[in-house]
Amino acid sequence: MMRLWGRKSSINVQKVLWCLAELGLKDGVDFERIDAGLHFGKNRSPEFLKMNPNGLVPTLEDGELVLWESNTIMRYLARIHDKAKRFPGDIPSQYNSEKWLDWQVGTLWPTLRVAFLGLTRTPEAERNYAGIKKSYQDTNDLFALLDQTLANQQYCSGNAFHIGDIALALCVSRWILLNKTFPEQTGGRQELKNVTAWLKRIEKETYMNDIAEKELNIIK
Ligand SMILES: N[C@@H](CCC(=O)N[C@@H](CS)C(=O)NCC(=O)O)C(=O)O
Repeated sequence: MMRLWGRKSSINVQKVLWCLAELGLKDGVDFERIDAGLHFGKNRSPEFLKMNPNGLVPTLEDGELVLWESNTIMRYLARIHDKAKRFPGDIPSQYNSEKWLDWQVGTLWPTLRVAFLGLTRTPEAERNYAGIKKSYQDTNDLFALLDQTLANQQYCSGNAFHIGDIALALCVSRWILLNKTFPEQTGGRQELKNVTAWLKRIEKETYMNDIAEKELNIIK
């Protein structure tokens, strides 16, 4: 049985849990999940650091193979466990999804994380409010790029749902929740009609609502 290390409130653990759900893989049957990270601890123990020297979640053990980096774990699960072909395997779909996965981790999240960590994981007295607002407004501009793509296709990689959509939708959901919870600190949220329609479609057609947070998990 695979073993997934990580608390359910982590965006990166949520990606993996959502991917497992889409593939029909069940907690307790196909994998076991162990709470780790933040107040659960465990991720700085010598045993954990042997698996993942970054001390971060998610970390996946599948027999001898140990993987970290949430997008890599999703790629692995989709390659090994997608017997029912939930995600399209043709080259354009595959690599358009890859492109958005790399954009999510290399461009989008580094921009959004300043606002996200600043407002949810940083004590009020230590918050850099100018930096938080800039991060949020820059994220508006980035999601406008996704909106342009979604004007011509239903999902990020074409007309079928793919793992790229998982990574993006969880960021969009945090972007919306941040503005809802901290309207003044984030400044305005751009109305993006194609992104909104895409998110609604995903909420209806996938396991997103079972996995994504309904409210921000705020550490005070
Ligand atoms: N790029 C990594 C980032 C992993 C990461 O930053 N994980 C966070 C949670 S989202 C973490 O482990 N934080 C420390 C903690 O929870 O204690 C990935 O995509 O998996």
